[in-house]
Amino acid sequence: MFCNQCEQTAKGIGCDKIGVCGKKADVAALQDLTVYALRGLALTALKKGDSSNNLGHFTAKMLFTTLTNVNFTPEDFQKFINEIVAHRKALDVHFASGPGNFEPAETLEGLIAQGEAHSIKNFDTDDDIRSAKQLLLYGMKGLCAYADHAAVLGQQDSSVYHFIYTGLAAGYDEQDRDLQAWLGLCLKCGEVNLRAMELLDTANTGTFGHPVPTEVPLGHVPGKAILVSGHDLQDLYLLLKQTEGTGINIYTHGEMLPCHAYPELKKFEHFYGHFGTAWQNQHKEFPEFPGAILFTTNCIQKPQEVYKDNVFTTGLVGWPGLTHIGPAKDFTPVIERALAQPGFTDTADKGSVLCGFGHNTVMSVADKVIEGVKAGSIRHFFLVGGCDGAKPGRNYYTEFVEQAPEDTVILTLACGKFRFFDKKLGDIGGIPRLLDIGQCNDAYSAIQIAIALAGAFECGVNELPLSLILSWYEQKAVVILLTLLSLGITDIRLGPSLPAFISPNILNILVDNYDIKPISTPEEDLKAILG
Ligand code: FSO
Ligand code: SF4
Repeated sequence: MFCNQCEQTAKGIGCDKIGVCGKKADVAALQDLTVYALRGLALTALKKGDSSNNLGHFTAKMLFTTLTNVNFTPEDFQKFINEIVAHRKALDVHFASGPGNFEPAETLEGLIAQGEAHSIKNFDTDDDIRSAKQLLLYGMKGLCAYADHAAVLGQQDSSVYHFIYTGLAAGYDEQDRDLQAWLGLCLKCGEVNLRAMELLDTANTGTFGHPVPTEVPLGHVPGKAILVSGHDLQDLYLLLKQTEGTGINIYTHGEMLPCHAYPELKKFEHFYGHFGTAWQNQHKEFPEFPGAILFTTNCIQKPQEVYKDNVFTTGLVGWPGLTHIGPAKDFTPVIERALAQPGFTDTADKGSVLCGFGHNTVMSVADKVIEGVKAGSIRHFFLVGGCDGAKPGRNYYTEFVEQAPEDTVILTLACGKFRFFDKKLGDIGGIPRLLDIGQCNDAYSAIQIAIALAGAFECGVNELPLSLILSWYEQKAVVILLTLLSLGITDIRLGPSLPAFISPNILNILVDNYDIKPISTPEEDLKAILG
């Protein structure tokens, strides 16, 4: 196997025996084959001129399954690959060779062997082209995740799907691309992702209302309990509906925290609070949760024996042996499990955190913010956002926030915030110094806020007193970075390490054109930024 798509990749080069994430060689090969089969479907859809949302959404879902920590079940990929090929054949367009002509093996073993022949390691013999092709593929995995979430709530745009086909077909279509052209496709992927995140923002706020500042308890109350992880608001809503009146309280985990701020979700009285921190701590935290646990999307880790029977998956998530809740979204098995578990027997007050600072809320206090900057009470904004992970170097982000001077405001999003989300940083003239914008996809909100501030100050986003301090782990972070670059945003600090799939030449291009830099120490970076 070879996989280098996430930040924790082995030795900073690539996982070649087993994934640090727990992905085994068979699944790695099957995921590579899923991508290859999708290339065939994309070529066919383009040739046929198919612009149906059904096929586009199916393609996005299938690529999303190959994102880090989503699906670890070989049989699921066997099913997916056969479905992809069936969709391709239904289009009735024929290719003489290549992915458009791919015939899947009949057995799992046969598919694994086919997948090994299409390893991402063999993308290209040229280091830089291979690097650009990997950057594009990983960016598209992130893009597909957001496109899927938006589609689940009815927001789709065929131009997004058209780009997904174009990106998948690249390398197998008739175009001859040099490095410049490959990097152009990567930036285009970032640009299209802004549209996908916009669709998702419309989907989430249109369905559940605009987030409002909300205090979320970190402790618990007596009663049966279900913990919901992942990123899917619709799954949470359906579960809240199905658990009404059962006496079960619903808690969020990880990236579900911002859900507490959506009016149509927070109205449920049994939607109680937040449990635990970021995804990589689940082995430590889940044994303490006395109820059922539902994964709606990444990031799932190998369930430990002590809590394995409590874990359920839905949507595209899969782990061998776990009960999966299908598309009918009947959560009865989850509810039954929660009722059979002890639940919390005591009350624990562990304080609270404030969330719900999406673009709507922040814009509503824009006057105050602008006044604060003009009067000098707000010196600088930092967006400290992105993913969390297990590497020790990630303490940088905690220390950065702790050391940021009192006249600065921290905007945050995604699961990296769990390193500092409960810090009491006070406020500046009534504006909290720590503003939680939401999930990783709410980078859309952060971009809207930055654009609005730039408008108010009549300058470009790069001229704002705003610095981006990003942490990355998986491919959604990759595509968000591409979005920021496609908007021309410069001077981003990225950590905890730079992506293994970026070649030295491509890194030089990014440094020369965008002044992107690795994080150093909080002291040095703060000094460099604030002068
Ligand atoms: Fe984190 Fe996982 Fe949301 Fe990622 S939970 S690491 S960037 O999936 O998507 O922030
Ligand atoms: Fe390794 Fe990350 Fe790939 Fe898992 S997703 S196999 S940890 S590079």
